[in-house]
Amino acid sequence: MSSPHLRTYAERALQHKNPAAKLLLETIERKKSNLAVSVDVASAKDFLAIIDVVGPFVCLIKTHIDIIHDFTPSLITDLQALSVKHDFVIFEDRKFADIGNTVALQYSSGVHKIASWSHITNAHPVPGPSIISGLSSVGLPLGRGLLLLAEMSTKGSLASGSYTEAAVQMAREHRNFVIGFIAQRRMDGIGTTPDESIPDEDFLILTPGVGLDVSGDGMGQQYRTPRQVVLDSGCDVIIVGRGIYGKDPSLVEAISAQAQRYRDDGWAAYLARIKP
Ligand code: 5IU
Repeated sequence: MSSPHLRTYAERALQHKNPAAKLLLETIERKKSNLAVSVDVASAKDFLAIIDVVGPFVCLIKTHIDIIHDFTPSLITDLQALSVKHDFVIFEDRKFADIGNTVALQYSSGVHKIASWSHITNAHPVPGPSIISGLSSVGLPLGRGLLLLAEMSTKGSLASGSYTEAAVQMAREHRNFVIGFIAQRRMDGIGTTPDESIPDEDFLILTPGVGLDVSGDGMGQQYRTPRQVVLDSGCDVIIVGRGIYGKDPSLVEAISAQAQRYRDDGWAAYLARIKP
């Protein structure tokens, strides 16, 4: 079979067993959008307003729920209602990094109870495989999926070379729960031999550090275009934050136009990629 990135999202959805991976691929195909918006704002009102505007154009909303200064549990009810209204997947970008027992508690409990509402979350591979066991003890029974941070978009990132290879190997050993990576390029064929028990290794690659107008943010972030990310590097989902909502969440029309622009660019790059 051909490499995953040369096949359609719909074809790949059929092969994934993890419910969160399947849901994401099916949503991308249904909405013809590989755009995820990262909603990094501090007020609950702005958070919901941006999501309601970009909702029609995205496959996924990425959250940092601990940024919200006026968080209450009803925010989650509102977020879930928008996810149904606009048909998008939810990804809490929690970046877990502790021992198994602690991450299981952080994932299930506390103020935010992430596992109860976020289809997908992510973890640093730095503690080793026990971080996956801890998170999967909570997330797997709920049908959740995990992404490992194999690479980062920031200047001078230490997640490279043998660290990235070890992350891929860890993922291969937990295919029921680890659905892919946060990375800057495809991870298939990286590190040791792919798992022969999986007919066609297919990791989802979600990629932050995407922007059309600027190359960085002065704080280490580095941006590439949707075309570079999806067509040249074979990634599956573009994650865009400030490139879409800028500095003023009240500019509804501008946000909507930017979301459409990134959605169109991301989809055009995908169509060019799968073209025979
Ligand atoms: N993010 C990155 N780079 C990474 C990882 C996560 O930018 O390597 I891992 C997050 C940080 C922020 C979003 O929530 O993705 C990007 O936002 P901007 O598009 O506004 O830079």
